[in-house]
Amino acid sequence: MEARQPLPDLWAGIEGFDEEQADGALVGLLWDVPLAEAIERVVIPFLEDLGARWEEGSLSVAHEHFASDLLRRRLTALVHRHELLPVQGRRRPRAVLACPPGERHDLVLLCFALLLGEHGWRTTFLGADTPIDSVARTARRADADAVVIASTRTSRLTANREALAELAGDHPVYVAGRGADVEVARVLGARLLPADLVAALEHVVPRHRDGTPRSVVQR
Ligand code: B12
Repeated sequence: MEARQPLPDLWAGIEGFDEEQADGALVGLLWDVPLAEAIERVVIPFLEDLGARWEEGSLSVAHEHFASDLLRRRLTALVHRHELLPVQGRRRPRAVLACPPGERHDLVLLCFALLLGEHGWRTTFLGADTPIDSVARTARRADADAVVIASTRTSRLTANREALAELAGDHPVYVAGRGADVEVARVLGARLLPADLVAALEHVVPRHRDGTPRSVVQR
């Protein structure tokens, strides 16, 4: 019998709102693959295709919500893969990740949280539509080494200019997503992350002199 193809199965499952088929295919694509590879080769292209299909009208809003929810649950489940990894020293660096008020696109940010987790960071993922004063309180309590804010619109960052600039005075704040650019980062006193998640990781996780990432996880 011919092996089933996960990607066509994933799309067929989504088109038919067949959770079992879509989820089974997604597990097949993500299972036993290094996390960065799964994110770069499966999750991001999948989200891009989802966007393209939605824009051209071949998928409905309901399909998009169904697919986003399925992906979120699978990505969240991946967090547990890294929780038990041994860590050098006693303190894991900590990151708080959130989208500003009104911003609901948090799936790429969730991927970034997973990548940080793989490098031994402890992450507090606040996700979509989070008031900046809540982000600030959480960052203070966690003694955060990084606060990552993602937005598809610049206006959602500039609308919170004062609160974000204040936060950037207390913790390193990184801005990312379609709404983040050099100018908004400058105005907020934040650091701009590149669109590529693996490249962005290198901005947050410092490197050894030989160029390898300073991960706290023992391999
Ligand atoms: C899935 C999706 C949703 C889901 C979100 C699920 C979730 N929780 O994330 C839901 C259903 C909630 C949603 C809602 C809406 N959405 Co929507 N959505 C999308 C869709 C299809 C995919 C988004 C996505 O993840 N893209 C995939 C990533 C790979 O692309 P990207 O966002 O450009 O990100 C790249 C970089 O910016 C970077 N990046 C992004 N975030 C981060 C974070 C970090 C830390 C780093 C390092 C990098 C990084 O990495 C990516 C790869 O390079 C896009 C279409 C598209 N083409 O993207 C629309 C899209 C983003 N949505 C759009 C809109 C308009 C909406 C709605 C207003 C629609 C409506 N009328 O209800 C609402 C509400 C939005 C809100 N208030 O925030 C517009 C945004 C236009 C704009 N700039 O404002 C888009 C572009 C569709 C379009 N062409 O009109 N959406």
